[in-house]
Amino acid sequence: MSLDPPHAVPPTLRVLENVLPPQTIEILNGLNAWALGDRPAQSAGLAGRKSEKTLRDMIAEGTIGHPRGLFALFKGTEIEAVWHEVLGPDIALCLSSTIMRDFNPVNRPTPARWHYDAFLLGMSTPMLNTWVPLNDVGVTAPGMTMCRIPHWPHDYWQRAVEIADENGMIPATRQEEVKYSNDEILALAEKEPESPIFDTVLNAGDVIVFDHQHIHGTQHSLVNAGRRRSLEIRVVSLKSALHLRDVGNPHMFIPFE
Ligand SMILES: O=C(O)CCC(=O)C(=O)O
Ligand SMILES: [Fe+2]
Repeated sequence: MSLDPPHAVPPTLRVLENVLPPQTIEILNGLNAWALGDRPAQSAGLAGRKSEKTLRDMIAEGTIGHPRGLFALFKGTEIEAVWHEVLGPDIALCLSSTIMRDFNPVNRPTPARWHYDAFLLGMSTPMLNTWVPLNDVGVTAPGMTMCRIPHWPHDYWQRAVEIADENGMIPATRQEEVKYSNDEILALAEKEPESPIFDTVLNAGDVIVFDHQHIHGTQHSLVNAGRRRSLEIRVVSLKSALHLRDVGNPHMFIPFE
């Protein structure tokens, strides 16, 4: 597909400090632990085992009854204000790509390779990810490494646009082509006059809100990285959610109200 103009919504990348109170972080940590359980210690064959669960699966398994309780934690916050500012008054949360993660070194988790989140809901679907660390990250536990510049590296974005089908989706068989190694991205960043990438150093209670156009990956730079629990929440406009449903996209959405 081609995208011209590239996008109707201005790119978004915000670091919001101290926007969730300790009580909220405690509730989310409890939900994370409940959803993911305590993983067994490192042993042969556990490398890269999944330590993540979608909100859809949490509901299916009965860990959470209805996302209303989760929504309530974000109601009236600066986070909700940014969601509406960017996506409009009617928004929906993606149940199938809102995810709890437990990045626990004893389980030798696989760091997320570099990617644009556009690979999830489409290259041209305006989408905000809200990345919520549930403990302090960036120094002793891995945060993320983010790119400040949307569509950087430009030819990688362009290539992903070319791979996408008529609905902007990256075909299942080609997902590997839109995930990039840390070494190659670092090498490209070093060629720029000013590095476009940065490690997120955040305290629990801070979040980053960024859209589908910013490349990022799990922070690689830490030696002896500690455990990190996190939540990522993906939000689109209600209009986009209905459009995706109409074109047969399997992702599940629920209006945020
Ligand atoms: O938690 C991570 O390390 C990666 C998560 C990610 O890629 C995202 O939230 O979009
Ligand atoms: Fe991502």
